[in-house]
Amino acid sequence: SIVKELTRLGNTDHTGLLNPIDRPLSYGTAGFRCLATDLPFVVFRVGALAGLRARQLGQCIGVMITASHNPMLDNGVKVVDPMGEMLVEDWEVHATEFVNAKDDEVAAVIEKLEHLVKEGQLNASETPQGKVFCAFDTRDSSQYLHDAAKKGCEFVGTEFVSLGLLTTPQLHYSVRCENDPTFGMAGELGYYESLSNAFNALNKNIDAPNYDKMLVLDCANGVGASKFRKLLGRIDSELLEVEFTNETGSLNYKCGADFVKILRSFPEGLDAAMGVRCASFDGDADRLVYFYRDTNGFCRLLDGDKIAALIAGFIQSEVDAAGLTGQFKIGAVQTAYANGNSTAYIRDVMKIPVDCVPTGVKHLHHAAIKLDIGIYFEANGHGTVVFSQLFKDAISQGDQDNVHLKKLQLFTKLINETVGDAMSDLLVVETILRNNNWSVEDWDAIYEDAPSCQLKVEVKDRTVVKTTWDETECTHPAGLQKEMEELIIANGAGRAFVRPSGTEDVVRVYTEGTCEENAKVLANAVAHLVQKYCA
Ligand code: G16
Repeated sequence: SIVKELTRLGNTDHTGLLNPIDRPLSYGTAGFRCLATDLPFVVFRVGALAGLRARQLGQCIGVMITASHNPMLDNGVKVVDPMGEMLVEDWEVHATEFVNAKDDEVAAVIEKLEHLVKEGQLNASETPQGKVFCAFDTRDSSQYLHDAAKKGCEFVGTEFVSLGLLTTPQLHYSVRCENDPTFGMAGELGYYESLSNAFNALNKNIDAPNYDKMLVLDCANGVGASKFRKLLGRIDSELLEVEFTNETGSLNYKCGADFVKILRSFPEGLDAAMGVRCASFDGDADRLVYFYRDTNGFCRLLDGDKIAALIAGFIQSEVDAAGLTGQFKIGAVQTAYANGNSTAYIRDVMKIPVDCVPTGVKHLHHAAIKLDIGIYFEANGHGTVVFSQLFKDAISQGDQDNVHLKKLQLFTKLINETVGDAMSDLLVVETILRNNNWSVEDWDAIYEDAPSCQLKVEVKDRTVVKTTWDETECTHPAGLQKEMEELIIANGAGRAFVRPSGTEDVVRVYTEGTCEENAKVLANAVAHLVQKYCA
């Protein structure tokens, strides 16, 4: 029986692949995440699910083992669909059902999924094979969980290919290339080649006296450190020089994009001089934020919102200069965490429409692909740009002497369209700053952030907090939203919202106010409310 087989497989490496957990797990914002020690059976089942999905579509599917910005002792697993995008929602539901099945229910779930596989094969022109690409980041538990994924995938008879240590976006990119070779070459080398060629071409022969090629990079002690060194090795040193920090210490500990974004302070181990441009990756290098020390010695943050505004401005001016004004739908996609002033700047000053969707790259990506040029970024630094085939055809078939068309073509190669990618986004930001002849202060000055505050609140059960679709209002527990609105009025101004995290066992609080202190006071008051309602 399947239970016997799972026991046998688990016993061979002492992982115990049976379900030892008594609480429900759900496929959250970015897959399953929890303490790594609880994960072997989850990853085994996700490996099996990915194998079945690959056979259903007859394509390559990705499995990434990472808990991104979360602490070292956590880990997680998520599935990447064929075009490098997040897993479709109905398979997220299957994943949750599969992972929560009791051991003696596993056979029935596999049988149900096998049925979907057969239906897929009936619709396919030839018998689809399918395979699974798996990669992991630098956590101690990664290799061990990778082995569980392999067992799960092979358990359902699908080919498993290990890509080893990669950043999360490199796995997304490789899956896309494997299924769509016109996109690029699967694997690390193809990725470095494509990005570095585009960067070198976009930046050469540009005289930019206000741009300083020196950058200080905080790698969150994660996989981005070694991978970005490889990428940088292919970049012309006349164009960009990087001083690396936090390469090998404790993962995400007092450093990295999440730390810098939430605390708005310098990561440990990085002591920047005034005006020096600095950037932070997160643990698996899918998020990027910038910062610098201002003339008062304070840390000034340039987060995902400011990166989005920078990119939107560049693309819009290149599209205009290329003679394509008004021919394509361009738009930005944000979440409720977007700073109010960034939304106002993009929408009212740049005249680019802005859509607001729930947290999670999958929501932003889906909204962005409805546009010809969809710029999507979460404030936490996770984002990218996607282009329609119509737009790509127009820029590749247009007049090849038009330098702006050429720039736009190279830009589509520089950005990793499959998902938010810290390494690719960093090269994009550096390219735009050089092309604009801007210092970090020039970029920072495009708009002033509204004062804001973000907190995490630990509660007994975060799932009791429920929100409207766009997460701007809380629907449960009843009464919380009303009291929150009273607090906002009593506070004199601003806005506030709460939502349960999909990656950590916390409720998140976000506020904006008249000044930093005012936003903080409001956030603390809302946090108390959350504790009261979730007690
Ligand atoms: C993941 C998701 C992001 C999301 C973040 C926080 O990022 O990919 O889209 O913003 O989690 O989500 P939540 O607020 O639900 O915990 P990462 O970098 O951790 O993979």
